Amino acid sequence: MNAGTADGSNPSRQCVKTTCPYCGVGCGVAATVDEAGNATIAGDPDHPANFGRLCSKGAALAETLDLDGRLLRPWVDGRPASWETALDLVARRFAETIAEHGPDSVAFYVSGQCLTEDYYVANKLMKGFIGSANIDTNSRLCMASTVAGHRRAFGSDTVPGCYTDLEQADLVVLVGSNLAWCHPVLFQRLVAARAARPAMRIVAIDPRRTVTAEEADLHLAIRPNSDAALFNGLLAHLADTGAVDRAFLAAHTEGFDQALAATRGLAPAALADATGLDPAAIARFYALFRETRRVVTVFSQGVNQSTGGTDKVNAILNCHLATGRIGRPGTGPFSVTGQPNAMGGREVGGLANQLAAHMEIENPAHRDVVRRFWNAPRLAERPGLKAVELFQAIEAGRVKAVWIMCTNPADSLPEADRVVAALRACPFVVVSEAMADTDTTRLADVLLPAAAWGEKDGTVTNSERRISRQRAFRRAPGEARPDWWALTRVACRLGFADAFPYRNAAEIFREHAALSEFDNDGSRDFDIGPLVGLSDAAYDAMAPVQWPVRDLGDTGLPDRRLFGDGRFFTPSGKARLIPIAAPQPVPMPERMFVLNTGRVRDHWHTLTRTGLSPRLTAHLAEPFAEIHPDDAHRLGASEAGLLRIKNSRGAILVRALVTDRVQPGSVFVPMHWTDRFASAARVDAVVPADTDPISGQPGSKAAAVRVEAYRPAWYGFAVLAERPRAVDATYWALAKVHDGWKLELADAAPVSDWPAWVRTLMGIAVGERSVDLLAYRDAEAGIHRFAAFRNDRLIGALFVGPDPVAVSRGWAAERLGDGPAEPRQRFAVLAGRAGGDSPDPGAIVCSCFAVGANRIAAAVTGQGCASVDEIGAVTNAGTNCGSCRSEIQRILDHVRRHDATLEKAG
Ligand SMILES: Nc1nc2c(c(=O)[nH]1)N[C@H]1C(S)=C(S)[C@@H](COP(=O)(O)OP(=O)(O)OC[C@H]3O[C@@H](n4cnc5c(=O)[nH]c(N)nc54)[C@H](O)[C@@H]3O)O[C@H]1N2
Ligand SMILES: Nc1nc2c(c(=O)[nH]1)N[C@H]1C(S)=C(S)[C@@H](COP(=O)(O)OP(=O)(O)OC[C@H]3O[C@@H](n4cnc5c(=O)[nH]c(N)nc54)[C@H](O)[C@@H]3O)O[C@H]1N2
Ligand code: SF4
Ligand SMILES: [Mo]
Repeated sequence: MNAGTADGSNPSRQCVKTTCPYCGVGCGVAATVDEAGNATIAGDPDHPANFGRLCSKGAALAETLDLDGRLLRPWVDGRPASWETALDLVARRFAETIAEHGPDSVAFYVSGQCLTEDYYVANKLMKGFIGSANIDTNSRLCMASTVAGHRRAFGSDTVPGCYTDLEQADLVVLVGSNLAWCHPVLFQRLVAARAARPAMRIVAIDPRRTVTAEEADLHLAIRPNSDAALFNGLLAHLADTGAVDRAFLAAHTEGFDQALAATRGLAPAALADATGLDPAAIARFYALFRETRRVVTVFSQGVNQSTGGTDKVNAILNCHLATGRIGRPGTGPFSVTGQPNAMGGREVGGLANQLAAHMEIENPAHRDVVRRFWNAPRLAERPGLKAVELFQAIEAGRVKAVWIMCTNPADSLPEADRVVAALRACPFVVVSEAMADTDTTRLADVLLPAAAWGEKDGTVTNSERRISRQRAFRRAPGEARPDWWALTRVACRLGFADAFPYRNAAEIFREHAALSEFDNDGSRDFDIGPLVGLSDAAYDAMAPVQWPVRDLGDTGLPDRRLFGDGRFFTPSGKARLIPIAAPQPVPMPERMFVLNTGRVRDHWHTLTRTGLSPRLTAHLAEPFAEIHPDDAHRLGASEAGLLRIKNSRGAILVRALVTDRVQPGSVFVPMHWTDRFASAARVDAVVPADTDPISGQPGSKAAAVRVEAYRPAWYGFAVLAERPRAVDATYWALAKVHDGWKLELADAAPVSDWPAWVRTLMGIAVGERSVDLLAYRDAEAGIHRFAAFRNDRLIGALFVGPDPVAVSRGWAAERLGDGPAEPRQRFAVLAGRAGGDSPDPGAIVCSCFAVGANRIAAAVTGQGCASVDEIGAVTNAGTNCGSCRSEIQRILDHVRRHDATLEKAG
């Protein structure tokens, strides 16, 4: 089964089962590597998360394995260095800083994408041996409010349910979750279950009409941050209609009366006002919840990423506890985790206010357990700095050395420009990365090359508590090493060799398992004790296993839930309902917009991986802001024009996507674009660092911003064989295409010497003989077109005009792959148009088969397709991973509506 480790020397050629490195669904994948070293990726039919399915990102994994851009060796102060030199320096600077300023002057900032073994070692080193709890993780930006909410209600950070609950429920409520795009395989399981059992209902609560909301039976386009009011209202409604489970409440919970009392005083009219919802829609949702025994409430970043996120979580949990809808098949609150190992990070205690193995740092008994188990000389006694505070402490000079691992805080933390400045001023910054050039690696004193997915061994835990192996199927390139190895080597240099003797991931995993059962008499939820007994070979072969684990043979199905017995991990054993004071709606200052942020279907976070795949990039290739047509009209912003979005924190410049999917007064911008891919599209530059008072999680989804139309003097579009070194334009956005790059451009300042500008962009030396630069210009109309050929092959083309350029992107990009061009073909490039024989496919909808919106519309109008399946039959669209099926439905509906209108008009 195993293919050797990153440091092993014998990666085999057989099929290796591993786990997808993207979202928290945690799908099993099977990787096959051929003799030439090329990997093929398929879904693992035996994995209980996906049973063989993959979404568009998982299906395109092989395209992201290119070594281009990888960090292949350590660097110190901008120069290549050996591991010895780099590790010596890291250890020396950390030791000196600790000696001079104490353990709290250093910090680690890690990630929910670290494997459990990496995470365990980082946490042990900081909390047990350096003696500070200054280790926090990007999970602070992601799951912290859920962790805090779980602990308040259950006494432990427990996700009680299983994926099968979504299939067995009669009502699934999705709160602040764009499940169709962010947990696609789980969403497909849900939609398939509803197709099989049409009585099942899906409710989506989201200010935007997402693809998820369009699939739902009921969409509540809630006012941002009013979820707590909505669920408080639900609790009151359940109590008033006699729908609470009095027996369950009495036997297994406390705090119901206080929680209920806190919901009083919000009359139906006020509730409608607070939530911005139609009272009839609220009533329908409440009735569905009341009348349905099997209810699962799935929640995600629309809940967590809020300055009232913890309260939102508890408002939801209150309703499930009040009705006893927890711990039984088809019921329960279900926090779906984002990153592949968000759960594993919580299990090892990676957050600054946790300990390890789900123990609490504030609890002296827990500290005693961990101190004895680790034989720790100076266990941290109090919580460390949470992510936002941590970077503010760096800014203030209180933290003087930081080690960042597997995350890109220069882009993903709020007030990101301040984060960049803080890191620039920080005396010592270490970054462990897989990629050489990110917005964060640019700020590092020491860069440590990390073995990436497919090259390293370890475990991850998915949203349903299932631990799966990630296995290496190819050798780590260059000098890249697993993160746990770098941490271990530094620990040894700091004098802790005895406590960090690890030679492989299995040894670390066994220790982690041993801690979970150490002095654990059933008082702690996280227990995988029996796995201590795994040999190296058994660890290599380990099948996915859901915790708690009771014995070694405990893998696979059936599903395991917690709390079905009504026992919780509070001192009294009873769950707590929490009184929630729902915040009053705060009116937006005049002419300000609410900035909502989040994800798109085919990209992952800061684009370091999905940005390498032309197929994934084709879906949405540019940073954009969804804006309502009324607002766009009022601002004088045209379709495909540009928007400047700004506030006192910073500013971004993105494409306008005019759509009534967002409500008037709000804009939605994805979090993905960085300075590597766009001139100014790091959305966290305009997100204020306001946090939830309990969890410390930033409110990433409701910044107050100003929005203006940006009016350039010219717009441009280019295709380039080589990535440009620098782009001299106020707006640019770069995206990978098959044989090069495509580039969107705009600027308010006119260009006086276009040929010179083009040469700089395309890296053509003045007088370079092998290059022919063809030009077409209509200076009066502001139109400039260039096509450059080196040895008769197209190396770049640029199209400039006073309006957004209408050239077919796909067609132009394909010309880069063409062989030597005849004169006639060269002029066709300049004309920038597909001939009649190759129609423009339109924006790519199906990334698996590169089927565009125009092609899908043509299948409806021209070929009479009347369903998503019929469209699939003639175009292939939607027939592989299925991630785009909802979008195909949307186009189908749109074309039909349009046709109907035309018929009426005719
Ligand atoms: N394609 C893709 N999938 C991913 C990721 C990715 O980068 N790309 N990242 C993974 C990670 S780490 C995470 S954490 C998850 C996140 O998964 P999700 O939470 O589903 O994704 P988001 O797009 O961040 O936000 C979800 C929705 O919250 C809505 N929202 C905003 N404000 C509110 C509010 O006040 N109330 C309610 N009810 N809703 C609100 C937004 O409109 C948005 O549609 O996705 C994971 N999966
Ligand atoms: N405005 C706004 N901001 C947000 C969010 C939002 O919705 N809105 N979402 C937040 C959430 S939920 C999350 S999870 C974060 C995500 O934000 P980040 O964690 O900053 O984003 P990633 O791009 O996933 O960064 C992971 C980095 O690790 C590198 N890497 C990959 N594999 C390895 C490895 O094995 N070892 C090492 N050392 N490095 C590796 C990748 O190249 C990449 O640079 O963003 C948060 N920020
Ligand atoms: S749903 Fe997609 S991104 Fe998430 S784990 Fe599965 S294949 Fe990977
Ligand atoms: Mo996340």
